Amino acid sequence: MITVHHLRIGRSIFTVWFLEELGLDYALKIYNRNDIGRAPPELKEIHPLGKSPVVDFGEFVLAESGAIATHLVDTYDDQYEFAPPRSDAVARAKWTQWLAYSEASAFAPLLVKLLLSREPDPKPQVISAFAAGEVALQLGYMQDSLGEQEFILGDRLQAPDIGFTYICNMAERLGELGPYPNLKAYMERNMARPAFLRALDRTGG
Ligand SMILES: N[C@@H](CCC(=O)N[C@@H](CS)C(=O)NCC(=O)O)C(=O)O
Repeated sequence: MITVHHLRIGRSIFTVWFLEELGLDYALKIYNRNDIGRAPPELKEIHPLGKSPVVDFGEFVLAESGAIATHLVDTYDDQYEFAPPRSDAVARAKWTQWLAYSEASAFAPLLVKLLLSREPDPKPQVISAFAAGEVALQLGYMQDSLGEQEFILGDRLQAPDIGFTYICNMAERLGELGPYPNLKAYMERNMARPAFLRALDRTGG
C-alpha cells in the first residue's frame, strides 16, 4: 500500500493530485502546520527531514516530489501516458529537465520572495532586487515555454505539469502571476481537473 503523508497547505496536494491522475489506491495521513507554519515533529518519524510530501511505498520511503513522480510513472504508468519511455532517451531527458526545473530553478527565487514577504519594511535591497529579477526571469521563461500549448510538453498532461502547476500556484499566492495570463489560465485549467478536485476533497482542501 502507498501511504502519502500530506501536510496541509503546501506542495503535497500536488502529489496527491498525481496519484489521482494515475488512478491509484493510496492511504492518506494528514498533518497540520504548527502556529508558525512549520511541519509538526511527527513527520520526522517518517523521514529525517520532516517535510512533505513524503510517500511510504512499503519497502522504502521517498521525500522528494520529483523522485516520487518518477517512481510512480516507472511503476504504474505502463501505457506511457505521463512520461515517455526510457528507451526514448531524448524525450525522457526533456521530461526529466522539466520535472527537475520546478523544484530547482523555478522554486528558489519564489522561496526568496516568500521569505521577503515575511520581513518587516524596509526590505533588504540586494535580496529584493535579486528576487524581483529572478522571479521575472523564471516566470517569463515558463510563459514562453508553455506558449499556446495546453501542457508543458504538448497536448496532454505529463508528470512535469504537476510541479509546473505548483510553481504557478505559488507565484499566484505571492501576487506574481498577474503579468503571465497564459500561466494563470494553465494553472486554473489544471486545478479544475476532476483528479485535482478529488485530491482536494480527500485532503479536506
Ligand atoms: N524538495 C522537497 C521539498 C519538501 C518541502 O520543503 N515541503 C514543505 C511544504 S511545501 C514542508 O514540508 N515545509 C514544512 C517545514 O519545512 O516545516 C519536495 O519537492 O518534495
